[in-house]
Amino acid sequence: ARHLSKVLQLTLAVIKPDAMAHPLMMEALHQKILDNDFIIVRCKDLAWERQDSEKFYAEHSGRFFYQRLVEFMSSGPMRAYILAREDAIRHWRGLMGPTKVFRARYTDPTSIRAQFGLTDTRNTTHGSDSPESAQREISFFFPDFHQADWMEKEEPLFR
Ligand code: RTP
Ligand code: MG
Repeated sequence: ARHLSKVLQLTLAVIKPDAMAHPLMMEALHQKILDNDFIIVRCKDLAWERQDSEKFYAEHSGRFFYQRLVEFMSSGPMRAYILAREDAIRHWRGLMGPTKVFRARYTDPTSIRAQFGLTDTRNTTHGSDSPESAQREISFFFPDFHQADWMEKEEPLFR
């Protein structure tokens, strides 16, 4: 049973191509989402062109890992979720654990990245890091989704 007495927050969660290649990981990640009382608002599979990848990660364009990041993120299919929950952004990032997989294995061994991550780039999942980026990223992945309309229509059901 869900106990959603507080206001819902939306976040974008993405299963990256490294994890998408492994059906058992996908199953485990889906189950983790459900076990953590997220509502799955939207879910779809998609694949990026290199230009999509470059645009999404434009803020990292000067970084040493940018080329391999955009290459990797356009290397195969992904699964994107819009998730709703109280404190969804922080909660999903908590489940993912630290960006760097070796660090995750030391500091947060039960986290998603510790369990399933391969390298600092192929680290299984993405999660929005603020309400502003959640809004931007949700529109990037789901251009037909209108957050204000959804909130107005659905959110009162969970109060
Ligand atoms: P994210 O944006 O994916 O939720 O992860 P984050 O905030 O924890 O990490 P960020 O610094 O924003 O990096 C974005 C993504 O770039 C890849 N990365 N590779 N040293 C590396 O090779 C390296 N560092 C970062 C990761 O895929 C990371 O999620
Ligand atoms: Mg980030």
